[in-house]
Amino acid sequence: MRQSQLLMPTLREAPSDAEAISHQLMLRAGLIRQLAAGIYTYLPLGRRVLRKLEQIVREEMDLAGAQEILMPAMQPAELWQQSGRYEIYGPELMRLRDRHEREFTLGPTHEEVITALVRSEVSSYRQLPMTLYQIQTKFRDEKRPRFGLLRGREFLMKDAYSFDADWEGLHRSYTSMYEAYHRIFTRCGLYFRSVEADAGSIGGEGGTHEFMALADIGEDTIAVCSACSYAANLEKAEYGTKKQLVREQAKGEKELSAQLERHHTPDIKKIEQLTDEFGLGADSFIKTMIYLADGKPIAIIIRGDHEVNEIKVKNKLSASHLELADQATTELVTGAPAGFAGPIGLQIPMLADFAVLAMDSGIAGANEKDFHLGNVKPDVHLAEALAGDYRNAEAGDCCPRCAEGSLTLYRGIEVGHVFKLGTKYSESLQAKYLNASGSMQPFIMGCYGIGVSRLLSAVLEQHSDGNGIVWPRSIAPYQVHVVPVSVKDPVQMDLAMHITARLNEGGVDTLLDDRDERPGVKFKDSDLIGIPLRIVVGKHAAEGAVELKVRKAGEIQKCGLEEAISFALGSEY
Ligand code: 9G3
Repeated sequence: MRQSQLLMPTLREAPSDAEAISHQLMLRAGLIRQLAAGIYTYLPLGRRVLRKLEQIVREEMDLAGAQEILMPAMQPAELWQQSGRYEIYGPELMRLRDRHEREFTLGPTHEEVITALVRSEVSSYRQLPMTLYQIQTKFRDEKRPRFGLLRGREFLMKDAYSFDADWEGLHRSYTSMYEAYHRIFTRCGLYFRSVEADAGSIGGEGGTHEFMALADIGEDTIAVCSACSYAANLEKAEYGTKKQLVREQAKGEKELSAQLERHHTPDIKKIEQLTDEFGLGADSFIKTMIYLADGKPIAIIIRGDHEVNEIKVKNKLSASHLELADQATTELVTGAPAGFAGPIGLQIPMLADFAVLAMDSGIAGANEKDFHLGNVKPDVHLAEALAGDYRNAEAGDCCPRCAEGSLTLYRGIEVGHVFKLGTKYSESLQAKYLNASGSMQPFIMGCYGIGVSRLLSAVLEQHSDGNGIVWPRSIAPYQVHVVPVSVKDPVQMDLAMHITARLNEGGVDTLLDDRDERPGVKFKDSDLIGIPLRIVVGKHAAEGAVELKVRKAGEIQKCGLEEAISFALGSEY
């Protein structure tokens, strides 16, 4: 391709509203342009990378035995009403009407559509297992689209759905997809971890894993063990407790007479204020948070230095909705404003985290404005509380799986998500098959997603330097950049065009910078767009020599024409 013809509008600076490095680079290197919030056009360079990502996904899906289909984006509302999800999703679900006033959604995902398809086209166990996939545009009207392709409103997803006769079959399909995902992300040059995850609203009985690209911009946090393979999304991450936190029943009769100390703490309600006031660490305090679980007030009690993990609380209570109570409710159920809430005298259900139950005593709110109580003894005052793991795991916690490891936290970008759905959709949509003993049974399903456009951004978050993008060779828009220093010099141009022709014939995607620009401009642009290998045709052209620069290495070496070509035809860069 001749760069003088290429639509590649580079920018000296990234627009100020682009915060993520990947977003800045895609704008500066001319890969995308925004049409509206969260909605982008892929320009030629961006489209070429996206296509290479799709191709890697497609190859590995096909190798895993999945069959590619393409489903519509427009989905009849009736299907979502049958699955019961039409009401669950709010403004995030794009809705529209056709000319006959019939309601449709623009698909954010395709469980309903694929289940309806298989319901009518697959009827016997002999046809199972079957995994179908597509690579298609999804629509989700995010409240705050941001960071370019990381959180868009119209994006490219590979979504696959497996159909099995039983759970053993699903475990095999799931494992096959899981392993294909490892191959895909490895081939894309991504640094990633697969982590245990929370099944969330999608439900499904059998568990789920997420594939996280490690990046500080990531919205997710994962906990990873230093010694074994344990890794989990923080929503779900457990932690080991050195000494088993057994609730020794208080010896003899309960020491109800434990001496509580009343402290006057006017307007001292935040942990930071309390630690100053009492000259104690946050782990000496007992934090009581009032929540509404499906509308009913409950108290979550954790140690002062910990954070409530709302997903764990929701799962423990099998609640579908959990939110912090507002001030008024807090005052109503505790008799005091937030910050003075405590476990003593509460008439609502209490959930106490293991770590707070392991405290001998602590300081808690007195359920009275401007007062705290010292010498609160959890094994006396929290004897009725529902014990559990209600806090976020933290760096340094010991691993819940192996004895010696400890947990480290990382930020991650979710680029893949695999679910065991079970019969969640085959039941609600009545999708059944005739089993070997002649009776109808609902399919056992799994679903498997990769955010293909998000993956492009995730790779960029990990592959750049101060001069711009450093593409992994497998997904670079072009693999070799041939840069003649002076396009007016016929010797240089002839050699540059010769090299370009030889490499294209050899199946190497090559970009020829035939622009009549100063060398400095050409080299800066070349560094910015991050093509893995640059061949400079300059002053040595007359003697048939060129200069090679491997983008990720940086040093420049002079070599002969044939040497350069055979290096470029290889894959050592
Ligand atoms: C919606 C809207 C947003 C959504 C969903 C539905 C996420 C929704 C979860 C999934 C699960 C899997 C198949 C590929 C892998 C992920 N956001 N999810 O179901 F209506 Cl507006 O999409 N789907």
